[in-house]
Amino acid sequence: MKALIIGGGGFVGSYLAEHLVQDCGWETILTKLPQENVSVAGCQAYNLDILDRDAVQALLVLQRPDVIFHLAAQSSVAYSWKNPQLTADINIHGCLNVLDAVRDVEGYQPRILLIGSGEEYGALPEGTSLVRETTPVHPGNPYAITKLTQNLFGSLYAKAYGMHVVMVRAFNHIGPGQTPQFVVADFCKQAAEIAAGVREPVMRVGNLSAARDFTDVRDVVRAYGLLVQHGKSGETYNVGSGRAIVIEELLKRIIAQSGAEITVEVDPEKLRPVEVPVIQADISKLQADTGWMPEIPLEQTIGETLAYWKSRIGQ
Ligand code: A2R
Ligand code: GDD
Repeated sequence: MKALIIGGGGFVGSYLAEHLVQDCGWETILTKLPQENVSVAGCQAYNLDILDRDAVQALLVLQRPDVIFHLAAQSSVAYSWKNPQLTADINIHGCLNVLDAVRDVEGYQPRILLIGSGEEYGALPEGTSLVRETTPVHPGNPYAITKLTQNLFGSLYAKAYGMHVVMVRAFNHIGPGQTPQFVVADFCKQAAEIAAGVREPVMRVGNLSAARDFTDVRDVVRAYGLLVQHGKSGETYNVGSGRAIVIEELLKRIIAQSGAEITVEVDPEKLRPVEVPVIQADISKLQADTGWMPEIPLEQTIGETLAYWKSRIGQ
């Protein structure tokens, strides 16, 4: 099996590459942006901007991977409010470049996994606490709209052109190496700086009342490996833990594990114009079709993410 990871220079990319090389034993290549550095043993990296349609097609013609994981994106909800146009360009136009490039290569039928988001669901209907793949969608921010559009194109291309496209709705994934744009990395970095005495003992936070469904990135990439093999074409799969936690509770656990004395202050800059109150995945479809189960407990991920930031700050 030959795998291609597009957008492999981000947080998930190197975890996925390591999983495919080490656990699955697949020949694996990845693409990254020229300014990114990625080093995964046994995995060749190529520079690719998905907005360059010809370059996408040239790579596919040269490599003809059996499976393609499309990770490349502007992945921040917060930033999508600041720059919706760039978010739409990368997440919609870029994804279409990948789908059209595959379609245009003569006699080529790879399995494609498009990584979307639990954010596509948006506010839940009254009385609903878990979102299934059939739950009506009400995307509540620019990022979510772009990912829903990607999902719709994926299912359209599977139906219209007989392409093998499986769509994922990934819920929040976390772990060592994530940028502090995202909540767990952000809180762990601040806590590690406070513990090291290089920051005043005040944690600056955004909205603590929302609840989100967090999964360790290493569990998430296992799900992606299974879905690219066993997912049904044209269909969507939730990837999450199945349990939401309120951000305030998450913060308490991070502070407790950090061992530091910390007070908390809301930073108005971190509040978003609109916030979906609860996002929690029903993962029964994923489990039925792949047998996947999350294995790494939240406490372990928090501990390892704190340790990652403590060691970076120590350096
Ligand atoms: O924005 P950057 O400089 O961090 O680069 C991101 C990259 N990317 C691109 N790659 C190729 N052509 C482009 N025009 C382009 N624009 C951005 O895609 C980054 O290296 C990668 C996405 O990785 P992350 O932002 O770290 O996302 P993560 O956490 O790895 O999530 C993977 C997927 C994304 O589609 C998320 O929206 C979804 O899972 O949750
Ligand atoms: N980043 C951040 N920083 N978020 C905070 C903070 C803070 O200081 N304080 C509270 N939050 C809240 C946010 O308002 C949001 O409700 C929640 O923490 C999670 O925020 P993020 O970690 O920034 O992630 P996200 O939920 O917006 O998006 C992530 O998950 C999606 C899947 O559900 C990203 O990984 C997306 O790419 C992904 O699709």
